[in-house]
Amino acid sequence: MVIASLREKLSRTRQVFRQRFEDILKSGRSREEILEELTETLILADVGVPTAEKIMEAVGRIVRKSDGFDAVREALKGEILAILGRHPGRLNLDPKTGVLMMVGVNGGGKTTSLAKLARRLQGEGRNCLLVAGDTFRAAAQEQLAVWGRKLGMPVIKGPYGADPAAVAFDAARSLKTQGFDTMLVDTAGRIHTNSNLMNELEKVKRVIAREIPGAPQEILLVLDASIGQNSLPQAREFLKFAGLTGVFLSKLDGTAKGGSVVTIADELGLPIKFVGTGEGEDDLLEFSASSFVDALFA
Ligand SMILES: Nc1nc2c(ncn2[C@@H]2O[C@H](COP(=O)(O)OP(=O)(O)O)[C@@H](O)[C@H]2O)c(=O)[nH]1
Ligand SMILES: [Mg+2]
Repeated sequence: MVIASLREKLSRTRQVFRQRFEDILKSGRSREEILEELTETLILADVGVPTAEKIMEAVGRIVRKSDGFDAVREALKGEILAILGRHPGRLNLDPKTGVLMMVGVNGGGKTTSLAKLARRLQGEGRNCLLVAGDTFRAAAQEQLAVWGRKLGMPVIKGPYGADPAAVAFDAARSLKTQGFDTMLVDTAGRIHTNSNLMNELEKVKRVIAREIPGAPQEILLVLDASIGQNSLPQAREFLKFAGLTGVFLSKLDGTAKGGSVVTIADELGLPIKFVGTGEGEDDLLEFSASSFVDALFA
């Protein structure tokens, strides 16, 4: 991940975070007050309360009364890194039959993020097939078709309202027989509490696994960073859908809620693999915990 770019994308979060951080440490307050105010600062940057308290308790254990600015900053960086670094991300796709599935609520950024990943995999020399598994909105299939034309990739679609598992089945067959090595499966994202949706996603997954043992190797939950930790309740619903391998955090550009990254990693126990930083196909960064922490404190 290019640090300069992440720095830029996190600039609004950093404004909240960094300025207060320095003011607090330079204010000559007592150690307890400093720890308390730093906890508040984390919360303002949308780190959840339990995660913020956990971090500052650990910092409090590390930092002694006499320690200065740098020691507190380093302890804080270390604790945030420990949470994020516990789940290092990276795509793990079979070289010949790579299958990736995107799940998440409507409007979160699934289709756009899928296009970004397809673009990146294409750049790595993969021959990608896009699969329009959101058959419930005519516009959703068309949106993926537009991406397919733009990126020069075929799109497998079904008729409007078709069973997404049938579309996935066709796609898995094409993957094996038509010289592709990777398929990216878009899915519908109606309300996350709808158990039909979860069943439908399970069925898509099962059908793929029957055709391609071990697939999908990656199932990414797309979460919208602009709603920050408010995305957690929906995310927990999707945890019931077995086999999630990581988070794609979309819309990190322009949000002041970058701290939610820490809470999401902490509470879901899933690696954040990528972040989306805009609406274009190249607005994608591989997530790196150390770059994130560096950008936050830059
Ligand atoms: N600014 C910004 N907008 C994004 C990003 N990812 C997606 N979007 C926009 O969010 C909206 C919903 O995205 P879409 O991919 O259709 O979501 P889906 O319903 O989950 O498939 C679209 O207008 C996208 O252009 C991102 O990283 N940054
Ligand atoms: Mg979509």
